[in-house]
Amino acid sequence: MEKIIKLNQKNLAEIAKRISCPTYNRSNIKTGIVHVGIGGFHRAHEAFYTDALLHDDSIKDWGICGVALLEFDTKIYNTLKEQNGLYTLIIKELDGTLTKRVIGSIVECLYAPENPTTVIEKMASPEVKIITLTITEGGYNYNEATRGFDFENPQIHYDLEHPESPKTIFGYLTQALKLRKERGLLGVTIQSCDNIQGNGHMAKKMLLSYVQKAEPELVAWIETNVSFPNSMVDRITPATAALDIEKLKETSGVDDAWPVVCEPFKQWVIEDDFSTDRPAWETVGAQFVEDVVPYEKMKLSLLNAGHTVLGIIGALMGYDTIDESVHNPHINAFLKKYMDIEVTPTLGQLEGVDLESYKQSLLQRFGNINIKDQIDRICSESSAKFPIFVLPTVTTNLKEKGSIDFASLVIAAWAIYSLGKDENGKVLIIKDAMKATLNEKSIAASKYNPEAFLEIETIFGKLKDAPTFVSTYTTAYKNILKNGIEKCVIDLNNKY
Ligand code: CS2
Repeated sequence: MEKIIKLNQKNLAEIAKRISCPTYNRSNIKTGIVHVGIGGFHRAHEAFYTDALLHDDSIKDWGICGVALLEFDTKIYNTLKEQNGLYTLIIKELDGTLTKRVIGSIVECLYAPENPTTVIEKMASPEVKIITLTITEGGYNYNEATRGFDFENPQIHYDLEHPESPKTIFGYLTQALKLRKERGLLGVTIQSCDNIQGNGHMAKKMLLSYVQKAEPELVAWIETNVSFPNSMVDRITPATAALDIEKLKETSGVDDAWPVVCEPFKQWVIEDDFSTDRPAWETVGAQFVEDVVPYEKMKLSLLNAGHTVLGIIGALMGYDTIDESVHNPHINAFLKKYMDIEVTPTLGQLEGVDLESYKQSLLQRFGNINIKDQIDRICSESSAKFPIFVLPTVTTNLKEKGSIDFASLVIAAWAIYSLGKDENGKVLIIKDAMKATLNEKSIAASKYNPEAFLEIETIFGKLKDAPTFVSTYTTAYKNILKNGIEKCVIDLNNKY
């Protein structure tokens, strides 16, 4: 057994003898991008593309400064700091082989709770051209009920009162943009990489709502100097397991405290709308297009919603991973029918996309037995995911008089899932910012009336006033309790 080497800049030359490492000189790379949210997805996606780009020796301006915004991010910040921003990306190929590569594009790391001023100054620095975000679907502070910015959020109150030491992304961006304006600097591009329909539009709308209240005179400057391109991002990135860390040590002798594991597939479609310069990510596989909205819609309502379908139904049946769920033939058939009957008619024309093979490839990706994507991860923050991934399909089908049977069963399953136990009585680990409300309403649904769950307006908006939906959902709810979820899945499959 070779000696185990700790991953950091000093040991990189030695590690390069074992696995593929950056061959560019990292100390020559300047920070052109500030990225907020250095979780697994960013490190499997944007940082991966950017690392590939930096292998072109003429490119030196596009290093990433990774920002940990929340106290929750302390561990990843400390790990990356210790490892000089380096980490191993482990791609789990379909045949079970592992492709490992050390990624070097995160050249700086900052921890916002400790030093907000440094983060604000970094975002305002002239060499920074782009601020990218993976702050999760819930991070945009959008309220489905009012269809606007949630000013009730105590963290937002805090930021309004403490503009120089904020806690939320809105407080940070406002301060940084204010400095850029005062200093006569160029604007920046703010690029959301979260799974939200029109993620750039959402980032812009939410930021401007906040700025309107916090710094009204900054609004016009932002409108002229800051662009918010929409983008579609895709790469399945499960949570890293202790076994992944051990295996990396065993097979390559590299001690990396937090490698990232992901699938081989990757896609990044970006609207070509940048305020100033941008990296030539298209040279390493990204696509720049004029209008990304149809791609986003396709991905969110097929892939992400597909995950939610497999996750919620699978969780109730006692499965732990997405591949287990999709390999159940009834769930598999259910998902296919959901995609074909309920989602496909809502997608409209998708030029240049072979939808049939896209759907086929999704089933293969979900079924990758090496990925072992955790159902816990997929079901986490469902309160932010359903309104983006599933409910728009229901709303469109209600309008167009299409089927809502499949989606309604999944929503009813979620109401039962929110009671906190699977059908075998095992406790479910529910991670959700709205956990308490979900639990309270799910209890009311089970005790009195299934409709109680739909009263959560910040999730369901006005859907509780749509009689067709309410009755389909209520029937599904009762059927699940009476016959079990698998029987309901089978019955619905037989109906279509
Ligand atoms: C998942 C996504 O969080 C979820 O529910 O659907 O993280 C998904 O794996 C990525 O969007 C894949 O691109």
